[in-house]
Amino acid sequence: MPTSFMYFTLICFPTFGQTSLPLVINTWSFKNATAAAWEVLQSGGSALDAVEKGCERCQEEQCDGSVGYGGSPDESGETTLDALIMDGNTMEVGAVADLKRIKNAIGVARAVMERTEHTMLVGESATLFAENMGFVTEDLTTVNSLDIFTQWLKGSCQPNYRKNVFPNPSKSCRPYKPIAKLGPEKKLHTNVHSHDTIGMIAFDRYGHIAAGTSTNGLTHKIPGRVGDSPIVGAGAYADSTAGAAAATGDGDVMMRFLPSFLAVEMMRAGTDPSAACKMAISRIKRHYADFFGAIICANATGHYGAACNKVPGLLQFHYMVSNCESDTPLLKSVECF
Ligand code: SD4
Repeated sequence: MPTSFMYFTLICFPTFGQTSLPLVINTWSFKNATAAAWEVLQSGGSALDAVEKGCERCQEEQCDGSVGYGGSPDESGETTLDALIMDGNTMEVGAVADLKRIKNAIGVARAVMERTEHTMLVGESATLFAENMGFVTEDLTTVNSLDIFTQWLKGSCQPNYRKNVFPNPSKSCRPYKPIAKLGPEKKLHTNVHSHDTIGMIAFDRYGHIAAGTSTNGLTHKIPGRVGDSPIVGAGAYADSTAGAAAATGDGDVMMRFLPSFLAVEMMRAGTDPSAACKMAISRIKRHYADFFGAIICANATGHYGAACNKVPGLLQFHYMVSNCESDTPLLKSVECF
């Protein structure tokens, strides 16, 4: 019997009311990450292991330069990482933010979950914790990240995320001082090129769900900036009795609305995944019509969907799915609204 057929019969469990499990869904067209997670599930691994391995693959491959080392240098040229992992059975969460000099952010997030009573560790202290847990410290700078940083300095530090400071941040580099009078809200200048976090949802064969994220955040962010990705309910959320969601986009705006939590609660109340995703995006749109962002959602029966806010540069959102219907990860897309 061919091995693939053996796998198929071994691991695919279509049951009444459920799509066939296991299942992996992740943001953007990060196919190798989907395949890595799927491989874990195929060999009988847990949803948690699948999410960790899938995100780890993206970190190693520096998916689109926005996951892992050597991407999104901050104002001082350093790459720092945010990651989250959530077990939808136990509701345990581990997260790291502003993690420095450690490549495997999702691994450290998992260590926070499994080896501490805490939920999130940040900055240098997270690095120290990681070192103690056996993770290797190394410089996350690459030729590419150094180049991005150098060009940015040469271009008077444009764009940046400062407002209401002196000298004028749209013309000059730091150091800045606050100005007395607050001006109007700064126009959002993030776009499809400065975004691409991996957010992943995995179901094992028993319907246990896990979710996770990994990112290096935003290029030219202010040192210390933490995005939505490591914030539970914002970057991702999972509850095996209701479903899971994971978000990507302008984290500074999105985290104010906990879109992943909102989508999961909508699905718990019976809303189908596509509509739940849309509702989470709509909630943000009401206040920030031009925000850049998307979300993937799956309910407890393994039905899934996605939604995105239509802005120039994001008319369609791509995401990946692996399930028993195909040998290879499938590229899906949704029209933004
Ligand atoms: C952040 N949400 O740090 C992340 C970036 C991202 O798609 O998702 N990019 O704001």
